[in-house]
Amino acid sequence: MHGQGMETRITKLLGIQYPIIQGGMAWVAEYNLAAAVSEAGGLGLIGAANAPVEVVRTQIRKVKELTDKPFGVNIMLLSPAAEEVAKLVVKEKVPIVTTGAGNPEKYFKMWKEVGIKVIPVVASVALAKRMARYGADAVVAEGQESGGHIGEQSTMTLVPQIVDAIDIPVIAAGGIGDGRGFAAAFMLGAEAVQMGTRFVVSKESTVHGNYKQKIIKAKDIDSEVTGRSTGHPVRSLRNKKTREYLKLEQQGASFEELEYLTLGSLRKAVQEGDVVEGSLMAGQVAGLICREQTCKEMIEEIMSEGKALLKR
Ligand code: TUI
Repeated sequence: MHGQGMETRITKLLGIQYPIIQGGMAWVAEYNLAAAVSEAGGLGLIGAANAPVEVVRTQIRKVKELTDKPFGVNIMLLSPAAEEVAKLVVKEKVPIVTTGAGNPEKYFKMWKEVGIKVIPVVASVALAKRMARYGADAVVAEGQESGGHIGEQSTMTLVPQIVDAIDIPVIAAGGIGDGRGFAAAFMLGAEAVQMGTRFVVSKESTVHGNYKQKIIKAKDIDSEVTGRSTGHPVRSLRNKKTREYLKLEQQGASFEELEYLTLGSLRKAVQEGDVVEGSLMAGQVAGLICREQTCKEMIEEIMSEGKALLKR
C-alpha cells in the first residue's frame, strides 16, 4: 500500500502524492520541516507568521534548494508584513498560498493572475462560502481542536457543513494526528487533511526538544485557550505562562497588557526550549501523539492506516 499515493481533487490540484498538508505554524514551519514534508509526498508550508519579508524570502529560497516538489507559504493576515509577503509570493513564484487569521480576498486577483493556488484557512461556513465565491481553489476547514489561533466550531461539525456549502474541495484541520483522524475527515467529506501538532515532533522539525517532549507527554486535558477576551483565542499547553495570562484576563487586563505578556513567548519556547515562560501552542491532539518520527514515517503510517480504514 505504501508509495501508491491516493488521488483526490486536492492531490491533483497541488501535484502531490498524498493528501496530507503541514500547517503553517509560526516559528515552527521553517524550511527544513516544509522540505521534509514535501519530499515525503505531502505538502510542506513555510509559515510566514509575523516574520519580516526578507526572512520569508530566505526561507522560500532554502526550500527550493532542498526540494523540487510543490511547497507553499502560509500568510498570517494579522502580521504587519502580510501585504509585503503577499507580493513576495508572486515574485518568488510560490505555487501554493494558504492564509490564516483573517480574510485574504484583497490579494486574490494578484495571486490568481499568476496562477497561484489559493487556499484560505477558515473557521466558519460564511467565510468558506465567501472564499469559494471569490475564486479560492480549496479551503482548509479548521476546528477549535487546533493549536494556535482558533475559531469556535469543532472539526466534527464544521467540516461537513462547509463540504455541503461549497463545491471546491475541503481540507480538514484541527484534531487530526493519525490514520483514524485522517479516515474520519474523509468520512466527513474532506479530500485532504492538514496537521500541525504531529509535525512539530517530527525528527526534521527544528523545534527545541523540551517543547517536543511537552507534546509527547501531554494528556487529553493539557491544553487551554487564552485570549478569548481579546478576540484572538489561542490554544496552548497549560504552563506558568497560560496560568498568568488567564489570571490577568479574568482581572480584566487590557489588550496591551496581555500582548506584552506574550511578546516573544512562542519564540522562547520553540528556540530556547523555555517551557515555563514560553508559549507552547499545540492542538488537543497532543494527547494522542507519543513519539518522534521522520515526516516520511508519519505520512506513510497515516496513509496505510487511513487507507485500510477507508478501504481505498
Ligand atoms: O491562523 C491560524 N493559526 C494561528 S495564527 C497564529 S499567530 C497569532 N498569535 C496570536 C494571536 C493571533 C495570531 C497562531 N496560530 N489558523 C488559521 C485560522 N484562521 N484559524 C482561525 C482562523 C480565522 C479566524 C477568523 C480565519 C478567519 C477569520 O475571520 C475572518 C474575517 O475577517 O471574517
